[in-house]
Amino acid sequence: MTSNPPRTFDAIIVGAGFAGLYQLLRLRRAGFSARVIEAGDNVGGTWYWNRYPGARCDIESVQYQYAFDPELAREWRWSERYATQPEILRYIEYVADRYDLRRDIQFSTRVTAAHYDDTAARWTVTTDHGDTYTCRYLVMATGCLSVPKTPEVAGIENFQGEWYHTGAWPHEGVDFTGKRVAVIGTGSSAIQSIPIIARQAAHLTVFQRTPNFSVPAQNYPLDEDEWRAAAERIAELRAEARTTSAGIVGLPLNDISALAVSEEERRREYERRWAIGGFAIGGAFNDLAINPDANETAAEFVRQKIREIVHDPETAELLCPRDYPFGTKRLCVDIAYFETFNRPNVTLVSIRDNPIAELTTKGLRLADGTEYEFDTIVFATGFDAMTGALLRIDIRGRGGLQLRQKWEAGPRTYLGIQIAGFPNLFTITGPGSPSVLSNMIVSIEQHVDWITDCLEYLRERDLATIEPSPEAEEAWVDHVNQVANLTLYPRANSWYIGANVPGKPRVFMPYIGGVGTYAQKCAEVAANGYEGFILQPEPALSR
Ligand code: N01
Repeated sequence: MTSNPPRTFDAIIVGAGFAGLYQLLRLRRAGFSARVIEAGDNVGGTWYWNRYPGARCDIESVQYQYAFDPELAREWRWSERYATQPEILRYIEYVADRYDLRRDIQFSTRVTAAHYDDTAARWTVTTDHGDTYTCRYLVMATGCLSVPKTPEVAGIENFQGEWYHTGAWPHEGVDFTGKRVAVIGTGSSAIQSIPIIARQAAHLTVFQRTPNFSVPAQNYPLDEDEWRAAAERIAELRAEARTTSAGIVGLPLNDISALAVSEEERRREYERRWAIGGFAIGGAFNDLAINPDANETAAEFVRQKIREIVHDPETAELLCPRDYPFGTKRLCVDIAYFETFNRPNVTLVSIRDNPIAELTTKGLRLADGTEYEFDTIVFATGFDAMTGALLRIDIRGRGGLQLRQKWEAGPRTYLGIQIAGFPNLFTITGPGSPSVLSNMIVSIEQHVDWITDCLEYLRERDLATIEPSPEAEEAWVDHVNQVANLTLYPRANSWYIGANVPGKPRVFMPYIGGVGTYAQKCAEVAANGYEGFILQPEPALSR
């Protein structure tokens, strides 16, 4: 590897997904020099990597798009209620070209280290090509679900067939025709891909450790009138989304307890929302996330639906989630997932009490010795979520403090945007912000706008650095935990809490207080001169 002289920018942005692209545009327009460093060979982030069959968004397409430019919304015609991955990727590529963003993106380059120099008040960023960059501001647009988690099974190197991870899918696609296929995992990625793989494969065996709650998308082609109505009102819709709890409009909360109505009325409301599809069911009653008894009514409604859809009673029972409250693991949104288990070429195997012991040359073996043979194995085993992408980079702040060390017991941030001891480092949709509990585009735009305004504020006042005070960070971490503990969410072994990665600290990572409350707090902090942050002038030595 050759080492080239450092290149200097006002800002380095890591990642060219939705967050990185919008951050680049905002900084460029504000007159800052910026460079994006991206591991992939094109834009798209999560939508670049997750090309597995059936991948699509579970937020409606007209809401899962940028809103910063009403013209853009008028130009891009979404074709379905829920957009597919290829369509979203085409949209991101269109945005990159439309705003001429590619000229400031360094593709096929991975950031390996970022070290802060106290004396110069600058970051030095190193890449896997051996290049170094220096910058004043470092913006991590690295995504929350961007580090695929290879499963902890022995013998993966022995398997002589093909294997894939849904989160790093081959660009040329995979043909399952006539193949004996295994899917390991039953989270959102599996639930989307299983119905499609089942239609192609000779036989599909699904290995399920934990069943998931899933609701139908009720997807449909978006007609001209519906699309245009949303496109014309994009600014208004986004303004409204920013005041909601999940950053999504049109999911009205029925502000009454599930236990305050008759069983018949409750069923009617769940049925109504099931027919609407997607996350509508989550707002059926106001206490589903906090009251176990209320929650159980929603859980049982979904279980009943599973029993109605799946013909074989034993398979239906295996698919029924029981040991965590409804909605406390990311609710899955599907297109004919449960129906797929009625196909004669699909088998469900529960590995809950009989885990996969190892991969063999021809397939896999369970703990009880049962062997299976496959041509192809699909790992839909998820991600090292929220912190994975940040911690695999050797990030060092003031005095050489390692982020890995600082976050040993779990992530600590102020507002999910900054970390004490790491000046001028920003995390878009970082842990401690609503992030993965929200419409990511709404949260991304809110963070990028906040960060850009903040950098303009610093520049106008000749200030060189911003970082949270340890006290403000401590108070925010406490608040994030307190709010999470008011809900049923911490009861589930979810990736929200790091439970899917062995050894990862068990900390509820996103902020559950809602997008509206959170955005208001961020705005107040800024309006009060960046309350809770330490703002400092240029260090004397570097002047
Ligand atoms: O990953 P997951 P995902 N042996 O972690 C199982 C977003 N997303 O890629 O629950 C056997 O949810 C694991 O079992 P368990 C969305 O936010 C969005 O599906 O740990 N099984 C689980 O069943 C989503 O939540 C969309 O017991 C193992 C599965 O693998 C997030 O990405 C689409 C195992 C992993 O499920 C992650 O979803 C797709 C092992 N060793 C994804 N290790 C949209 O619709 C893990 N599992 C926008």
